[in-house]
Amino acid sequence: MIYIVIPTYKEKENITRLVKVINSTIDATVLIVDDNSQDGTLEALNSLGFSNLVVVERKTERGLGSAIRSGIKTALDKGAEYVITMDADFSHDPLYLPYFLDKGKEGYDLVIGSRYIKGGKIENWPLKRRIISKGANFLVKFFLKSPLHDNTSNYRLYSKRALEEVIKCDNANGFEFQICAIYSIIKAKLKIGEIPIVFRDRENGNSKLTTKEMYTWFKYLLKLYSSS
Ligand SMILES: Nc1nc2c(ncn2[C@@H]2O[C@H](COP(=O)(O)OP(=O)(O)OP(=O)(O)O)[C@@H](O)[C@H]2O)c(=O)[nH]1
Ligand SMILES: [Mg+2]
Repeated sequence: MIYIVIPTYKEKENITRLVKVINSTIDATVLIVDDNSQDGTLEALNSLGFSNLVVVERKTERGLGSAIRSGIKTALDKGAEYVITMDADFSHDPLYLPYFLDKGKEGYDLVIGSRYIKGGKIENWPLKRRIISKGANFLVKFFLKSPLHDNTSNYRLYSKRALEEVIKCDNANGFEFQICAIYSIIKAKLKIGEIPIVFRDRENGNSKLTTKEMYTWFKYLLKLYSSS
């Protein structure tokens, strides 16, 4: 069984359209983890009435990482063999979903949708975001010796074995969950790979990547490095 786990915080303008496009692309269960968005995200989802849609509503917790972890745990409880994580804002085009699965079936435990390998690219991102993303990837490669080219992408496929590893990242509640997941999969010597994606900046809604999130992310990277 395939689960698509999507964390949402105030994604009303994106989420229903995204679920519809996913449903026309792939046969999977879509599992949304929403952190009490007050913009009507939940109401929009409930109006869809799709039988393959599961919505986890978190009333008190906030955080990209803890939302993904909670989605992964729910998916595992429901018997998931693969989980694909993606953002709600159309930066991650659903057209790539079948390519992730093909690669999973080839035996990969972690497949990253990569902007930084041949065939991958970023469209319409401002220079500042490009520098932050490149800088973050440089730091992950430098400190954690990751062989992956895109360590911050949230567009990923995890096998069941990989999921069992990443749910142990229980101290990574924000954007740092991405690096904890990669680090624990590399440590467990599982098979990792990348497929190229074209990443587009969000057209609707606002970014949740704040300076505070970036600071937490960097502190977490140093913590992983000093424990390695
Ligand atoms: N449940 C939940 N989802 C979140 C939280 N923070 C971010 N998200 C979701 O995580 C995904 C990535 O967040 P974005 O704000 O798009 O982060 P980003 O892609 O680095 O920023 P942009 O380039 O501006 O889009 C989106 O689907 C968000 O709705 C959170 O605290 N809780
Ligand atoms: Mg985004």
